[in-house]
Amino acid sequence: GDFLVKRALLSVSDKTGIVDFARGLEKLDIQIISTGGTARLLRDSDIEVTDVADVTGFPEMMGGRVKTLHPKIHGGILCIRDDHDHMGEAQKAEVEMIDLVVVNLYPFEITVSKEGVLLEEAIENIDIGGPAMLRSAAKNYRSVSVVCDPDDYGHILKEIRSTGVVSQETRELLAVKAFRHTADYDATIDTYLSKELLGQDVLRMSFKDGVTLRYGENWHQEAKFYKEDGITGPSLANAKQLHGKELSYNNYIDADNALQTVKELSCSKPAVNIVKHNNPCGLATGNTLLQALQAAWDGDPISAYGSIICTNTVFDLQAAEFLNGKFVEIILAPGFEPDALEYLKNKSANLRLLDLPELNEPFEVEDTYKYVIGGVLKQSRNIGIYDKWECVTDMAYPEELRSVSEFSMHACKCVKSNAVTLAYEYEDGCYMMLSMGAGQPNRVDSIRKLAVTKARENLQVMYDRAAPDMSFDDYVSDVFSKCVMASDAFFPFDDSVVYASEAGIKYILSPGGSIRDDEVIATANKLGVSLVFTGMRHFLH
Ligand code: 93A
Repeated sequence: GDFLVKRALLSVSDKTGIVDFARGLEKLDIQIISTGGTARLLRDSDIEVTDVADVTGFPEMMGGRVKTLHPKIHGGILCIRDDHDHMGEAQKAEVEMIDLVVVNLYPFEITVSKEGVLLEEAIENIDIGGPAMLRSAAKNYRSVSVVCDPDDYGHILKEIRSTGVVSQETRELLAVKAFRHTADYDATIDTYLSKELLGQDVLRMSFKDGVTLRYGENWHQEAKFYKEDGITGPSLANAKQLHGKELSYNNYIDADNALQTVKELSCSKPAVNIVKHNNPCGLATGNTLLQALQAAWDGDPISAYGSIICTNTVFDLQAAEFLNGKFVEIILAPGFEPDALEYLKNKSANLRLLDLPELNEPFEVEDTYKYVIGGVLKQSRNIGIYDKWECVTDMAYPEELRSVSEFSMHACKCVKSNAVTLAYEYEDGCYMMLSMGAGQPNRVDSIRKLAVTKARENLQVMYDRAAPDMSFDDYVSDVFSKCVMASDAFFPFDDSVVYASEAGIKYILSPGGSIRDDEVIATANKLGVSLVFTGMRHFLH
């Protein structure tokens, strides 16, 4: 049942909003008990307060270490109201009920994040009585309301004012919140003390709201998605699904790749990424969304079937109409024009449309994690494109190619290793990934068997459509001569440069750093290729 709130205990370190809250409680004739600093503040604001010491008959002791740890407090919180024995014992011991517990804890996390904090100071900021009260009240949520977050003061007051009680539903929410709060608090203490006392590094993460997915990577695998606690900014966790069936496990992985690739391209023009199997198979920028989408599609029209598309631009009707007759799994965009949304909804009941938060907000996340059997690997995110820009060949590297080169290396960075990308400026200031070679255990295959071969196939489609006034071979050599080939890691031998040159490629980016760099450079010089070393490797496994 719901119990009337007659007596509240307020003991807070963060005094935000506490005076107004207490005043509200007082107006509702709720008696207020409080600890030293909180009681003083409330009294200074002309609110009537009973000291905890007067309730317990014990003074606060040992510099505040023992204030509320007393049966008159914990009995009043933990007593089961409709249990005769409990109530009898309470009466005999003169324990009065406490119906509302408002506590926030000594600021341990803030204390230990200060530079040069002493162990003694950290330890004094380990709250004992506060978590005990939060846990007592949360355990007895059937009778007691527990508030650990000043953000909840307003709606709790409102609820008591309008109904005289705090509802069961609210008490349940508050109880879970309190236990999560004390669990996080103890985790922070563990992390700090493990390091200080034992020299050990502890990793704890908090995810919540797990949703069950239809299946995992394959039909016989079970899967869930958990949202990271408190995550804001560009993230699938913050995307709003406007249409279509729920995302699958693979959808999450591919959509995350699509989102990261487009976001980190941080292009002021419309940009489109098309992802299949966790690899961008099309990436382009354009003067319009439609143009970028067409160019991205041209990067691999075969693989784009069943793909995931992400853009940095509000999805418009022209782009939507381009997808007529093309099968796409998901579109992610920072908004959809109403007519485009209508069109896409009619296109398919299954097509998922995801409304992304603003992509110009930075990623909140600094680190990435990967589970291996029996352990977790943590690393900082791969940020940046290159460390240096060093032309190492006799043939100078044209400065006009800098932007498209950055684009090509960005694409390459988002492709699974061994990754090679070919990109060119297909129109003034607009770039497209012409093709890529991904996931091969050797670099030469990524170039020769994949990137170059696929580029020719893609160009055939573009040639047939544009029907230019030249032979296909001339068309291909023209495009190849403008292409920038990016490699995600150094060339261990000079063969990569030989194959690229055979295909007609003249401009190559590589991190450099192989013991055979000299051979690679000599071969590039011999073949009239210009080569830039960037100093930054982009393996992606
Ligand atoms: O030192 S404690 O662990 N011992 C206690 O018995 C106790 N009771 C409440 N800290 C205790 N508290 C904490 O005091 C509360 O969690 C709150 O953070 C703080 C409020 O103290 P004051 O009202 O004196 O500012």
